[in-house]
Amino acid sequence: MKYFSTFLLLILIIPAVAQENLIMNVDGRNQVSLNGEWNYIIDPYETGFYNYRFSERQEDDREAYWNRPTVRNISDRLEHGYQEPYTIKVPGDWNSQAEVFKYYEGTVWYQQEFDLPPVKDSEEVVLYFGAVNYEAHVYLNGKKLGMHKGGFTPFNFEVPKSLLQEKNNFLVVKVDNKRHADEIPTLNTDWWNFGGITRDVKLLLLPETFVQQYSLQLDPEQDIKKAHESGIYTLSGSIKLNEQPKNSEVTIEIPELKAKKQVEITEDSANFTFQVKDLQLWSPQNPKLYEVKLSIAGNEIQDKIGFRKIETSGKDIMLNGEKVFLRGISIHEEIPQEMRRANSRKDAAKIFEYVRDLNANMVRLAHYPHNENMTRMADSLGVLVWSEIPVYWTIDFENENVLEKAKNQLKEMIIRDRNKASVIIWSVGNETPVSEARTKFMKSLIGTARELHDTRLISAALEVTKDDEGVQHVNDPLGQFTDIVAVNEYLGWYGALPDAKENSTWEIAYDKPLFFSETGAGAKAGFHGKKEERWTEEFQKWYYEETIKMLRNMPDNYSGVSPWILMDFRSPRRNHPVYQEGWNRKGLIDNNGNKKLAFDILKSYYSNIKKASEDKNEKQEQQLIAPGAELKLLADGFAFTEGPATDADGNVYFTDQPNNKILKWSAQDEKVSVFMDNSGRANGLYFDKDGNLYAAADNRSELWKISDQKKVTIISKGFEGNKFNGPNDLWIAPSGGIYFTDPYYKRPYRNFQKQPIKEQKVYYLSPDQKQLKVAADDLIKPNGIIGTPDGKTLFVADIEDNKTWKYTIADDGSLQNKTLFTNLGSDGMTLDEKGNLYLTGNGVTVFNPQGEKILHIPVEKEWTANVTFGGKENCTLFITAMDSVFGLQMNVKGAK
Ligand code: GCB
Repeated sequence: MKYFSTFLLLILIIPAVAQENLIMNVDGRNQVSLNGEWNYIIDPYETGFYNYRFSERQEDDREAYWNRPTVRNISDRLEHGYQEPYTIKVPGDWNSQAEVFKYYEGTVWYQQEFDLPPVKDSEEVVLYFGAVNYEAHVYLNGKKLGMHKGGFTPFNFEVPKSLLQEKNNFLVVKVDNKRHADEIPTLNTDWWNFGGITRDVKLLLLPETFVQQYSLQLDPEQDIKKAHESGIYTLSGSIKLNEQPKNSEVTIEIPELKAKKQVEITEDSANFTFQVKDLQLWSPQNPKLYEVKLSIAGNEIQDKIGFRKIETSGKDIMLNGEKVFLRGISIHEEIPQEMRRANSRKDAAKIFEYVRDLNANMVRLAHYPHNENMTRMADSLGVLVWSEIPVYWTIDFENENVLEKAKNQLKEMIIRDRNKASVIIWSVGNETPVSEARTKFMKSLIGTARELHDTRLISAALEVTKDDEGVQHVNDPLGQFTDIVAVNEYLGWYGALPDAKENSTWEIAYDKPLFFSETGAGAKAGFHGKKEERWTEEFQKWYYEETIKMLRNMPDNYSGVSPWILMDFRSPRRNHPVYQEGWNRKGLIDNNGNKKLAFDILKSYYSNIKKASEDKNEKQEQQLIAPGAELKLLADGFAFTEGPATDADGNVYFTDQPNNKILKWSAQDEKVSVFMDNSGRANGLYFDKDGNLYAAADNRSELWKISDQKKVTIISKGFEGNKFNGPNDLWIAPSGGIYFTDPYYKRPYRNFQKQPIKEQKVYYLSPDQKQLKVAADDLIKPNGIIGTPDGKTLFVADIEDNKTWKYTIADDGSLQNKTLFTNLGSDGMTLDEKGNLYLTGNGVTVFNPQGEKILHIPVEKEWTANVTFGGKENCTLFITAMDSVFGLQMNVKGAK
């Protein structure tokens, strides 16, 4: 019996399966926090675990620390207990909580009691730990739930219902942070081995069947440029349930995109793909997150997910098809002011405040997965992330078990954060010494990461080697297998002085993107002197200045840098009694939050790069305008110009509404003449395929068709027996169907002064002009309107709500998938051949198809009412503004 139970115990505690049952996105689930004050016992000899013969105690051994210490009578001998003042905060490392823990490495028992929250019969109860450093044995009411190794990744155990009591559940966690040669990390690191339950503890109350893990991202196989062009994006992912229910279906919904996908689950998992339209991609400039809902059998879990494509193309890192430079900074998970591990949202906010201040767009979260608040916040702030497992320095690379442990941590990291758009790089390790066994080990980790079909790049921080001639080589064989080649570089700190950097010679064996994952020098904040003097702020500043000079000479695959490190951090290896005192001093900010001189050096390097890339974008945008072109006055002296429309020859017709005229600007001689008097106070105009001019004739609230012989036909004058409010602007689809807006503006010249139709709507007149329907009635005051030449997309501006909306046009002409295009309304609008949208009001503002503002064309008039493309080549941007009309020569043609 004895052997049997030990065997059972062993089955329970195999750590290799931990990530298989890992529940992700715990924030989106029904939960009760078990954070707070816990009791503890420091147990350096592990007396609570082993008996005096040093074998593991029996489960029911009353001296085992997982059992409730009860004294039955006054003679009872009991040699342990959980009570005040021996309490400790969870989450939190123990080292920072009491002097006795500062250097402690070993076992501490944590104990907490909880009453069971209301649980339905069908519900499952799961105990979840954000992280425990390093080895955790978890017991509830005297029974072992399981064991987990790995100090920086989450794990959970299902709690059998039979074990739970309504009151006073006795929860004990044995936490052991001893270092071992065959663990990950190993004996030797350059960071403090903070022990304890360092992240949140939660009780999850889950339905019988639930989605345990899922991935949802842009399909990695898709060509992002083509997706941009077509406006159709493929999302793909996977779902894993906690069990194998019969005939089940999971619904994935992205309400904002009006996307819904039902996924049939066979056994317990499934892969899926589906397409969405009008997606705004996630990027540092636009960290757009979509609410995503996954439901099964009426139970829903919610998440916020951004969609972006990260890939390499030759020497470049590409984000959403555009080259991106990583202005990074390395970070340890510490709040140095309090000498503790960071954990909360507040901690993350503090850290990111510094990151922003530095003008960085990327963080290297070294050397282990940081808490989830960091990656969630990076997602919402638009900061790119490198996330790493602690395969650091001299791991036991020959040992298969060690490889398994590394793989577990890798999988747990990926499963937790696989849907975070911010995470663009998984790193499988840092500065591992080159050997055949090492490369095999690391290659196997890379293989594991790739098997998970993830959408990130894979890398590892490698070392630089220097030959006898002083040449710096980047040639670690592992570089063959990583997506980007990353190296830690310390020339001028470890070896030589900073002035050795500028003229250093580099030989880089790889043509892939090159990233400097570290570079840095130590300085004690407040210590000043000559730049040659170690530990002065001047030395560190000099080091950064020389580093920047060196980086400027790097080959063109240089794709970014994340210097070492944002803040001073605790390290047992740093024992100078004056300058270090247990701190690694390479921080740009010290342990009291003081910025050192080097901070501003890096900050201005980054600000220059940022500006240069913005200028480049600006230049690209400027390229929309023909070289040297300026806004040219074409004609003036009108009362109020509106409604330009272009005929097949490029002549532009526009209106002067107060004077009741339609005018014609000739593409041939650029002269303006009157086309028509008594024009029904026409406002918006548009030509059909046969050369008839359609006009929003405001005078009597009608829609007119004007033939080339100037014969007027009234096409429509009202809806369901009511007059229109005043058709304002229109667009004719390739099918011949007409969309027009009907806002209400008081006009002195009209024969009615009351708003005829309460709502201001968008109408659709069928191609045969027999059926008039409401196309949209949920805008406040629709005004400008334009569609794409393929007839598939319509843009409508709400001038009162100051928004422009984008719709998909269905085959029957109805509008679907309403999505916000941009937070700017417009009077009239037009499109160019690249799909850029031109809005008016304050001059002309141009947006790319993703809704990002790319250009503003100032027009020195109080109001800019409308635009179109015209002229012989269809590349004159024709602008109506108050009493004038202007032309601007463009590098693009109007959409046709
Ligand atoms: C490195 C390590 C980092 C150290 C740093 C240093 O290369 O990757 O963990 O803390 O150097 O300060 O020496």
